[in-house]
Amino acid sequence: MNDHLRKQNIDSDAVVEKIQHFTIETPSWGYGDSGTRFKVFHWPGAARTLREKLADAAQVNAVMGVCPSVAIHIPWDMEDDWQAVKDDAHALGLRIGAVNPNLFQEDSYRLGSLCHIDKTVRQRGIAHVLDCIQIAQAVDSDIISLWLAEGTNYPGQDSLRHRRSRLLESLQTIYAALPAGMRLLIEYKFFEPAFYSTDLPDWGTSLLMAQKLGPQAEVLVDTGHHPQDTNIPQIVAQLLDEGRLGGFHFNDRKYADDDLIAGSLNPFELFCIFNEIVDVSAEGNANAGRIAYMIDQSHNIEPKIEAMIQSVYNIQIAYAKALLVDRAALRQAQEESSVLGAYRVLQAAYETDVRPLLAEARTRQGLHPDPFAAFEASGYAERVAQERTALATTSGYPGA
Ligand code: RM4
Ligand code: MN
Ligand code: MN
Repeated sequence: MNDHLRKQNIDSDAVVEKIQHFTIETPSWGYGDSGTRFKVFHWPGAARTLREKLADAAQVNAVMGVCPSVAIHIPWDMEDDWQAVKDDAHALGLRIGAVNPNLFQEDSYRLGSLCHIDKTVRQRGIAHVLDCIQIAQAVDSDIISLWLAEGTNYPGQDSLRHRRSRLLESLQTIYAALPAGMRLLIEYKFFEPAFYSTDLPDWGTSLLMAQKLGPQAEVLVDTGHHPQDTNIPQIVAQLLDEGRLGGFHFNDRKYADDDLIAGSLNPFELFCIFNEIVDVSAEGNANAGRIAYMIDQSHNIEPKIEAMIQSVYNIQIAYAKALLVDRAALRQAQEESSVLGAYRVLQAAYETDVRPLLAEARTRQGLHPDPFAAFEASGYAERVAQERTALATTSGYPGA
């Protein structure tokens, strides 16, 4: 392995070190039961409370070594004593990461929250985000991650322009409440739950909002939130060039917002995303250093913790392969207008088996080289399956 890399002028120690420092945040909601609108299947031992979710996240970190923070969703993870949450997380070797406001599960939000025609509803949504900013301060988090589940279902239902100006006004109020150092990441998604128009449908709309708001607002790219075959690496390149790539929600998709394991269906796309980041980092782009790498997945039929380990593992593979791209050779091929020569530089990195490098990174951190074997050997999954009784499962679809 090392000889092979040396031939390509790649310093494997430097790659291993970069892998060790590349951290990925896992989502609290990925450890609990979830499902489709048809049925939520209970997974034995699935976490029921924030404390249990943190305990599960600590297991992922114990075998991967690179997942020290956990994103929370409010009110799903609402607690009274945030100091205690912070202390408990620290005791597990964790910290609380991005705080995600939930603007989609109140009756008053039927026609939207921040874009709603009724000012009192907009104020309610804004107040919730302001509460989340306070929670973020209490747990020492510096990210508010905002996704809006609103839009219209039919042409003419509401004025698209008026919705947009209401959105900007609401976001301006939120932005004004951000303390120094806290970032507002604006997530977009092209559809669902609204089906005709969505108020933040794409990266361009999020970027425009971020630019109007100010430097603490950036765009969040959820890899599952684009129409089929959108070129996500190109979006990433443009946002990095504009200095507004706030972070990622990693997951994979086949048809819609499927929230499947990151890198399970489109590993080459994930590699190309990281290739853009590594490329721009090599040029000294400041934005690249502050990207928040987060997973946003909730698994319906998979074992929760193992699925999260698999996701982190797949993301690390994509990143490690991007680190192996021979940048000088790539630049030279591009300068020589060698269409296939340049492609083959990427291909050479992509086809390299980086698993030994990842195993080496884990071993140097004092971890088991095989995280799946380590998790199985811990007996944790069986233990929590015994200890945790099921909450009543729900089904989102009447009659399913
Ligand atoms: C949305 C979006 C948000 C996540 C919710 C649960 O589709 O991805 O980031 O908070 O799902
Ligand atoms: Mn998301
Ligand atoms: Mn989503």
